Amino acid sequence: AFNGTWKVDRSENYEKFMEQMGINMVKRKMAAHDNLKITIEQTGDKFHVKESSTFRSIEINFTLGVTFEYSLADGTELSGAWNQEGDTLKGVFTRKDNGKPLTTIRIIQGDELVQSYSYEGVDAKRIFKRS
Ligand code: MYR
Repeated sequence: AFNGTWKVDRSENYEKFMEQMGINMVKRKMAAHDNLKITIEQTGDKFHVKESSTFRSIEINFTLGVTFEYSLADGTELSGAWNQEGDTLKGVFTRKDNGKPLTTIRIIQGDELVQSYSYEGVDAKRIFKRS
């Protein structure tokens, strides 16, 4: 269900979320218009994700339940894993610089992919449409 190419359509509270993450204003302004596009290929419990934005183009491979490393566009390093619960993907990551958790969820709602983020009491969403 997650397979395909998804383009960000809109975000909710993302600016506040990035502020809570400690991202400076200039980067937040740039990130608000990052044209994020993700291509997800799931085969069983293995995922291949292509991420492209105004910041970078990268490819990530991970297996459900297996810890991997991921760096945010600003260089912040995370370590953690995705798990699938029913139709929901739940990611639990830890910031390597301060040990604090960042959790994220992907779910399909109608014809949209909704990704929610939570860090230090601030929640945000980015909503993607198929492209
Ligand atoms: C993927 O499945 O796309 C790769 C792994 C993603 C790991 C966690 C994503 C958290 C992103 C938080 C973005 C917040 C930027 C301030």
